[in-house]
Amino acid sequence: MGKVLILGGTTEANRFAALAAERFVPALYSYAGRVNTPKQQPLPLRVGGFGGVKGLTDFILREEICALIDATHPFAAQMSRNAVEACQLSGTPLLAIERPAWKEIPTDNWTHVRDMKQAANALSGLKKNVFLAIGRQQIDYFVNHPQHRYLLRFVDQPETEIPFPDYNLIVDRGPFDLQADLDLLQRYEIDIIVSKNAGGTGAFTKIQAARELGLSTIMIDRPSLPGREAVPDEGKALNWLHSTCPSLFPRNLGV
Ligand code: 3Y8
Ligand code: NAP
Repeated sequence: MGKVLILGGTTEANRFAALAAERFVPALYSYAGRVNTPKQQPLPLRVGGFGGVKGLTDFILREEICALIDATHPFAAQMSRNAVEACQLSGTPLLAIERPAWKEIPTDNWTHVRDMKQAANALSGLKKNVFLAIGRQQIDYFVNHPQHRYLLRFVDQPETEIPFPDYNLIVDRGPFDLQADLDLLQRYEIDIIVSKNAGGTGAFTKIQAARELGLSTIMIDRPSLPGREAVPDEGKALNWLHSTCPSLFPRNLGV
């Protein structure tokens, strides 16, 4: 009968996992292993890379995966590219849960940039208090702009030295709260936010807080991804799975 493989790590992946578990759908939830204590799920977990396209293809065949749900973050581009290729090679149905990008409103002051390099270049001016809200992995792009005071927010305590002379570090994981983000921006007298256009709700509160406080935002647009079938939410993904692999759903429960 096989099972569905969920590439996770986002709010939507967690919501889909809950829907699948409630219906006793045989499923496996996959994390990359980026953080020390990933959130537990109501499904069996696997943690760590697959070993590129070949590793994922072999995994799909060995584990009798009958469908793959790519519910990774829109900036997890390499994982998504590998999923498209591995599903083509193994003939496995693939669906992405792609939450819509955040949209600018007339009173926003967003500078749209294509990637992290452009985001750093947008900070070439005089000293500012910058909320560098991009996590841990890509902060080195900003080392050539040491004039700023950076506010960083990581999921885990860093294991390496922070490459900035003037910074504050918060260790916290989302989903975040609007009032807490408003307090944070005011406490650190933030002038500007650097953010990925993650979409969804878990990281949006900093954008809402910047909106309320009239702060500027450097908004990093999403990387381009290969064409694949996609839906905006976990409910539509469950309907897709039911029509694609009905045998995964115990007869008496339906969708
Ligand atoms: C390991 C698994 C939920 C899902 C939680 C979402 C929301 C909260 C907001 C800010 C932005 C950031 C970061 C962020 C958010 C959700 C979601 C989301 C942004 C966990 C998780 C894993 C990760 C990996 C981690 C990255 C980092 C990025 C922090 C779990 C908590 C900045 C993305 O230290 C590291 O190596 C961290 C790496 C990839 C980006 C980076 O480059 O540092 N997420 N985040 C996943 C794995 O191993 O497969 O424990 O829940 C999940 C979540 N983080 O509802 O509970 O759905 O987007 N995650 C960004 O948007 O820029 C924080 O601070 O405002
Ligand atoms: P990435 O750069 O797209 O992927 C790099 C490699 O990490 C992949 O080729 C794969 O290794 C492994 N990998 C990524 N996601 C995986 C998963 N869910 N299960 C198993 N292996 C995975 O990935 P990333 O941007 O670092 O994101 C890693 C994880 O964090 C994902 O689960 C993503 O949803 C979550 N996340 C990322 C962000 C972000 O800002 N990037 C934000 C929130 C959550 P192999 O090639 O060896 O298979």
